Amino acid sequence: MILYSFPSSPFGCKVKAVILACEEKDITTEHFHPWLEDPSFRALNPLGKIPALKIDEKEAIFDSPVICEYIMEKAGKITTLMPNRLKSLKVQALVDGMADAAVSMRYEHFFRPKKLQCEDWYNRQYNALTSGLSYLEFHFDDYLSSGVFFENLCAFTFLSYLDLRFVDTPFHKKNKKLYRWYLEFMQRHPFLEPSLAKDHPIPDNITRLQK
Ligand SMILES: N[C@@H](CCC(=O)N[C@@H](CS)C(=O)NCC(=O)O)C(=O)O
Repeated sequence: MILYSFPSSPFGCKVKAVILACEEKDITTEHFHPWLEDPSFRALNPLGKIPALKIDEKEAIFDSPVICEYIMEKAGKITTLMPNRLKSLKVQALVDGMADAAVSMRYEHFFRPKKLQCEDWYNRQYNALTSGLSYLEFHFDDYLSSGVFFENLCAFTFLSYLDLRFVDTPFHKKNKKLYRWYLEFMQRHPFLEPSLAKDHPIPDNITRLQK
């Protein structure tokens, strides 16, 4: 199986953490930047988004929650990684929503020409991100722990994306509990290092938004 992802993608990082936690050896990762308009990738995922998991010559699955579920199911690890399934799925929804907001902010400033950027739009995403972080911090004891559970993998990999791309958000200074948890989780589970969000050169032939 082939996982199409990009080293900085928070959704791709979540899938990588699940692959590691499931000790799934049958998946290789190929870098694909979603802003490369590639018909063969669209044939796999008509939405053109990463991550996508090609499971055989004919079929790919997406999006990240479906891929994670597929991998956990295949490894027989659903109950081990999600002993409280509703909690896991709720944290995933919260974290994916923050990731949607953060990725949207990044796109707004990185891919959209300056004169077309909309600060109101950016601020709305910023509010979703910071409210989500406050919510997770407030419910910290209910939602997060030190073990290798799915909800922790979701939060951990997303926080690594913030650590990489959003050093200026209140995350490091205001969400102290979360930040401390993120650092401790990294130390406690070094086998998850390959799933941390990483910078990687962006191909120069990507399609940026035009006026
Ligand atoms: N709901 C999707 C979101 C995936 C997503 O937004 N991926 C970004 C990269 S981090 C992407 O492919 N963006 C390209 C686009 O929006 O066209 C999932 O969980 O997999």
